[in-house]
This record gives sequence, structure tokens and C-alpha cells, in this order.
Amino acid sequence: MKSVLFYILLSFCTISSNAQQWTTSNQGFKNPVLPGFHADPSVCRAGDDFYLVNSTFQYFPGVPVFHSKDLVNWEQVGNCLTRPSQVDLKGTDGNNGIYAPTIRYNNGRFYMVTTVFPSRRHFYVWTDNPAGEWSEPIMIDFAIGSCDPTLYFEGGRCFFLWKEGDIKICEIDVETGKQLGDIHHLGTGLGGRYPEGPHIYKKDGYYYLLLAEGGTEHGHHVNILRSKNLFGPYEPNPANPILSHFNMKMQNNPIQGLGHADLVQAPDSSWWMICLGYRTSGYLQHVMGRETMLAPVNWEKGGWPIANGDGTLQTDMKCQTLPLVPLDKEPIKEDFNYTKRNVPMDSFLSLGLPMGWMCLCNPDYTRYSLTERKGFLRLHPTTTDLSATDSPTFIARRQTELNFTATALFDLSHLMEGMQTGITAYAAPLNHYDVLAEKINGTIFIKSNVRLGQTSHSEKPFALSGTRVWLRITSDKDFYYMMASDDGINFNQLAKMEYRFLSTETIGGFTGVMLGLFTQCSEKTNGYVDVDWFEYKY
Ligand code: 6LW
Repeated sequence: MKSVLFYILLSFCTISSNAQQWTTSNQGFKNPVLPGFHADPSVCRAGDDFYLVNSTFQYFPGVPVFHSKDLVNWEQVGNCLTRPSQVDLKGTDGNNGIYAPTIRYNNGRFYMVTTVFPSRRHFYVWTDNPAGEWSEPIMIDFAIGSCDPTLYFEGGRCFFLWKEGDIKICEIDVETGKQLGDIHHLGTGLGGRYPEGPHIYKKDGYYYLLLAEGGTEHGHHVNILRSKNLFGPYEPNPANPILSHFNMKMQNNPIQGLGHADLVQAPDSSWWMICLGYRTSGYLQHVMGRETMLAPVNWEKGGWPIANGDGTLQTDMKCQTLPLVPLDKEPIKEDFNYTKRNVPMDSFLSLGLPMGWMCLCNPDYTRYSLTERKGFLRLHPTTTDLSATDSPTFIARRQTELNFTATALFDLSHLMEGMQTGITAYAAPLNHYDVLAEKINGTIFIKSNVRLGQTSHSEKPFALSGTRVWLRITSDKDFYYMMASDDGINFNQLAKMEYRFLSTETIGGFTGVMLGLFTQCSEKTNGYVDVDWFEYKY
């Protein structure tokens, strides 16, 4: 009897350990693990710590660095590109700037490799402390073109892979970025459009080549190939694609466009996939950009990796996770207190802003201050306005949920004639919904402004009697509502606009809606505005 019981118990344990990712008794997690515009994720592990980076295009500082112990809870600890000397973003928009990065850890050192558009120059930066400043860029001079570089380290050697028509690989000197040896061609995957986002992993005597195909839209998917030789030929997994929502089963799932993945092994030897996808609203359109998702991977010895059982994933993931290490909840209200950081003056982080706030292109730091008036964000205007493909006085954070309310309290005591300031749901220079204050002939007016391509429309200006105003943008997933209040209690709706005119499907580009604070002026002035706080509720 004892031995029967023993075998029942043993077989139960074997089943549950083989299928440890798929049992129902586990805590689960929610996708996306990084909501809002967190595109092109790449992940690496150093000891018990995971680090993740994303592309940032025209935004500065570039390439946020996130840290996690469990792959589910991520905290931004820094940025790879904090100094203008590292990257020139002048004149970039959501189709340009910093494209897909890869992060890798080798021999105590972290590397982040990426491409800057429109010059299409590949470069990498390195650090021994991912939460600190990263090196000046090391340029890859022999491979100019296209995008999606990655690094593969083996036995003290470093290989650079990138997409340029097909997937190419070449050994480099990691100290200098110089070419060592010939360029080898690894093919174009399985014939889907835009084979890209390559990464190499070695496991059980095979080199595995992970590739995204289908373009970053609805047809996006992930394939995997393998070879006994790093330079190929690579044979495809018969079960490709290993990740895709471009199928009938997932046609009504809110998550679409799954692709651009990276794999990582946890200290307990479980495998995980990080990838991008986006949450659509009606009409298969999305406004929040491409977001970072997580899937468990079952990867048997000598076999192919299987992502979440059938290559699909859910917002509500019912699987076992690593032991969860939850973070403090992000504050709903940003009070704009200065955070002192031990960084050089030319680092954006010296401004002392909370992580996650970004400017456009290479900002002039003197226009942003948390120290000129304690507890306030002071914004100095410029004649470069929000519709310029340049660096207006604009600072923003990501929209992370379809239903949200963002409110900011402005002190307009120093708003000068010809100045405007406000809050905006910003998708691109010619696609943003604003609520703003402006001074005309000594009177402050509050109004909504909607920019839709070549059309600009303003609604319902009202005269403000004091110098304080609460400006608000809220969304119920179908519409954005632009609102204002002179007492912080009663809000007037000034305009309502469809969300889909800010969607990627309408305007193109690779980013998502940012919620920003801005100021601008028709001619040079010494006026400024102080923002007391910014609140984001969802
Ligand atoms: C990126 C490519 C992609 O370079 O979109 O989804 C491009 N994947 O890999 C821009 O993010």
C-alpha cells in the first residue's frame, strides 16, 4: 500500500514538474508586464537579476533600463542614453531615432546595442552598473544599414548580428567595434515580410536563431531555427511560428501584433520569453504603442522552445511565475520634488525628474527645473511649438491604460503675453489633443486645441479670473475628453475627440501616446509656468 501511494505521489510530482508552467494552482500575472509604449524589448540576466531595455525613437533620455527579480514586476532604474554626446536626435520623429535595442551581459559587463535613424548607424554602449551612466557610443563602421542589431558572446569572442535584407553575422572586437573576420549570411527566415529582431542562443549543442517576421503590425510572429554551426545553415522548427496572434483562435483577443521576442533563462533553469504586442480598442487600432509582454517557455533538452503551450498569450496569464517580488506602487500623484542623483551635469538624470519622464529630441535642459521653485516643475517656453519636429518645451510620460484621467495644476502667475501652456495627449507633431492656457491682451484664456494633420481646431475658450488652473485629459477608450477647472472640483468639458485619430494605424510611426506638459511662446519672453503636480489615475 505504502509503495502504491509512493508511486502515485511520485508520478504526480513528475507531471507537475514537467508541466510546471501550465498548472492552474499558480499565482499567474497580467500582460503587458510593461504597459504603454515599451517597444522592442530585450532582456538579459546577471545572477539573480533581470534587466530589460526598450526602443525610444525620438524621445530623450533614450532606452530605459528596467530591473526585475521575477520578470513580472519591473522598475526603471536608469537609461542607457542620458547624454547628448551619446546620441544626436535632432529632427527625429516616431519613424526615426533609436530603434530596437538588445541588452546582453558578459563577463561582468552590460552591453546595449542599437541603431539610430535616419543615418542607420549601429552602435553600442556598455557599463558595469546598469543603473548608472553608460559609456560613450562605440560605432560599428563596417555595417551601416537597416536595424535590429544583437550581440552573441561565446568563449571570449563577440559576434554582431543585424538585419540588412537578410540576417548577417560577423565577429567583432568588443573593445573597439572593429570587424574581425568575414560577414556570414544566415538567411531570411521563412519568407514572412521583414525578417528582423534576430537573437542567437546556444543550448544542448545547437545554436538557435530567434527571428520576428511579418512586420510589426497584425501579421507579426516569431519563428525559430537551429544549426550545429553558428554560421548555419539553419533549419526551421517544424512547429513555427512559436508565437503569433495572427490566427483564428486569437482574432478577437485584445492583444495583437505579437512579435520581436527575446529569451532568457532564470536561475531555477526555467525559460521565459519577452516580446512586444499591443492592446487594441475597437477597429483593431491601438494608441498606446507596442507594449512589453511575458510568456513562460517550455524548452526540453534537445527540443524546440514552446511559448505558453500554444504560442499565444493572454492579458490574464494563468501560469506559475518565479517567486514574485512586488514593487512599491507608483505614486498616482507626481509632486515634482527634486531627486538628487550622482551623475554628470550633461546627464538628463541630473534634472532630478522621476524616471519615465522624457523630452523630444535633444532637449535644452535649462528650460526644465525642479530647483528654481521647490516642489514645482518650472517650464521655460520657446518659440519651437508642439507641432515642430524638434524639441519644444515638452515633458511627458506614457499613457499606459485605455481608461485614465490625467490632471495637472498650473500656476500661471508668470504667463506672459503670447505664451501658451498646457497638458497634451501627444502622438506626433501633427497629432495631439491639448488643453491649454494662453494670455491675450492681458487676459488668460483656457481652451482646447486639437491637431489632426494639416487641420488645427480650437474650442470653447473661456476667460480665467485667477492664476491657477487645473487642466485635464481623460479617456474612456473610445474618446479623449479635454477638460479644465478653476477650482479643482468642477471640470468643464471643452472638447471630445475619437481616440483613433491618435492611433498608430492612423498616423504611422513606432511610438504610442504620451501625456505631456508643455509651454511655448510666439516670441521670446522671460515668462515661465510652474506645474504644482501631475496626477495619473486609471
Ligand atoms: C524594429 C523592428 C520592429 O526595428 O519594429 O517589431 C521596428 N519590430 O524589429 C521598430 O521598432
